[in-house]
This record gives sequence, structure tokens and C-alpha cells, in this order.
Amino acid sequence: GEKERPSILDIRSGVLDTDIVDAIKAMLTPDEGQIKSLPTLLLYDEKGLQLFEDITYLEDYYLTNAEIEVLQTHAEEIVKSVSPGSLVVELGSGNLRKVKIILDAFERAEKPIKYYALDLSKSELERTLLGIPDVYRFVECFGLLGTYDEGLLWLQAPENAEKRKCVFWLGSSIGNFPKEEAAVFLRKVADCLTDDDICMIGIDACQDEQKVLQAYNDRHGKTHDFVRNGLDHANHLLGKHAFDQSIWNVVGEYDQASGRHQAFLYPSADVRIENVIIRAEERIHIEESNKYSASQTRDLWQAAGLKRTSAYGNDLNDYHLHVVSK
Ligand code: AVJ
Repeated sequence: GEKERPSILDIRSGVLDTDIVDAIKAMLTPDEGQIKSLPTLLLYDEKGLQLFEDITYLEDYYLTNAEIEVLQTHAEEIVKSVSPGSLVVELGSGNLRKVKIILDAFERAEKPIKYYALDLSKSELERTLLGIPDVYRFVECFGLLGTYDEGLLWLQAPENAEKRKCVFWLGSSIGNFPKEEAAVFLRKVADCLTDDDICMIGIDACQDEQKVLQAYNDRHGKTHDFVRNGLDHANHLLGKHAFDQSIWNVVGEYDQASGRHQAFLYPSADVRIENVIIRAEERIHIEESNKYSASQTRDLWQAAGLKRTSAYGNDLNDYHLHVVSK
């Protein structure tokens, strides 16, 4: 029969569109010596989430397949480390394709859990949650509409704080934070956990420059479309046609030493946006995707005040799911 409408909790506390507009203006007028940038969040409107989903099916975008391999190979062990009755919260759930491997494993293990998918688009949450089997007997699924920070606040609410928790953060999304900020954010995640709770984090460890460049500058141009969509989103928020797509271009750059890919937008002619002059060819930063070597990963746990209990890798050993706790 008809599927039940997925239940989605709106936990937004008011990150207003005007806040993002202020951020756009501030980031286009940086302090001396810093380059102009745009908020990475601009990439994740509804259209952006869909474009990103397309990217995850590209051969060039190796991260998703690597993570799926890890989850499939180790699903049984992964769910063993989660206590029955846990709240399983996924930060940035996207299309649920990957976490479904884990949910199926909970079901096979007959381990009851409540799964909460946290993401930014209500309609995408509805759509993706409808794709979860309704025959689960042990796994209950819910949506959480909000940002990462709002998700962490929700975890700290008294009724959730007392429950066993497992936080999933997949897709190497941690890579989108500058390395120092990643540790700061993880500290905030750790603050939501008790000693018995765990966090599972997918991290790309690829050190192959060509492979990384190909993933973020794919031959189909999908990733560049995804980045350019940030401008449509900005136009929508600014309420005008500030960025004219026909003169904007994307360039990706990888720095092997730091393990960081960065995506920039640049105009092919001088433009004025919100009273800011942007010169032809001037690069505007919009996204970074950090890769972590083994030692950088150890530094991360150290800086975040976390301990790694185990890690599961793919065959190539360049992508890992880390299990960490306090
Ligand atoms: C959001 C971390 C999953 O940085 O690899 C994909 C976003 N950007 N292609 C990444 C992204 C360009 C992606 N994650």
C-alpha cells in the first residue's frame, strides 16, 4: 500500500537566509592579504544536493565507491560496536545509499536502533527516506532538518543526552573543513558524547595527485556544474542576478604537500558584485577537500581529544572508516 510519510523533525533554530547573505558579503570583502571567498554551504541547496548525488555515481569520483567497499566489507563488525537501543545520527545524510548498507546490517543482526538522517533540505530528506525499506523490524528511521551545529544541539537535549549514541559522519565530509577547524568541530561532536558513545568517520587518505584532481575535475564536467550552482544559489539569496554564469569559470587545484584540493570560481571579465570589484581571472575560493595521511589523521584525533578504537579500510588502503570515542 501507500508508504507512510517519513517523520522529519525540524530542528532549525533560525540560520536565516539573511545570515548567509551577510556571510557572502563579508567573504567577498576579506581582510588584507586574504583572498575572496564564498560560503561552501552555497553548494548545498536542493539542486546542489542532487548534483552531488550525480557526482557520487561518477567513476572519477572514487570516494563513494571506496566508502561503499569499506561499509560492505565490514558492515557486520561495524554494527557490533553499536549498542542496541542507540540513537544513530548521520551528519549530512545525502542520498542514504551508503548508510543503507549499515542499516541493513543492523536489521540482519536484529539490533534495534533509531536512525536519524540530518540534512539541509526537507524535500530531499522526504525523498530519500521514502527509499528506505518499510519492512525493517529493528531499524526506525527519522529525518532531522538542520545544520551540523543544530544537530549537535539536538544531541545535547536532555532526552537525547541520556541515550546511547553513535554519530556517523561519512563521505569524507570532514575534508570540507580546514584541518584545524575539523579538529575544533570534532571537539564539539565529542562534547555530545559520553564515554560509552562512539563516532564513525569516513576519511579519504588518497595521496595520488592525479586521482584527486580527476575526482574534483571530472571528465563529464559534473563537479564544475556543482560548483557553479553555488552562484545560482547566491543569486537566489541575493534576490538578483548578481553572478552572470556566462562569465564565471571553475578551476580546481591540488596541493600535494598539505593534501588539499581547492575549488575556485573566477570571472573572465571584471565584474562588480554587491559593490565589490572582482577582476578578470581573480579566484574566489568556495570549497576545499582535505585528504588525510596517517600522521595527519593521528594529529586530528589528538587535537580533537578523541581516541581511535578501530579503523576499516578499502583494498587500496586509501579510504578508511575510523571508529573513535572519548
Ligand atoms: C561533501 C565531502 C562529500 O569534498 O569530496 C564532491 C563534496 N565536492 N565533489 C567532497 C564534493 C566536489 C564532497 N563531500
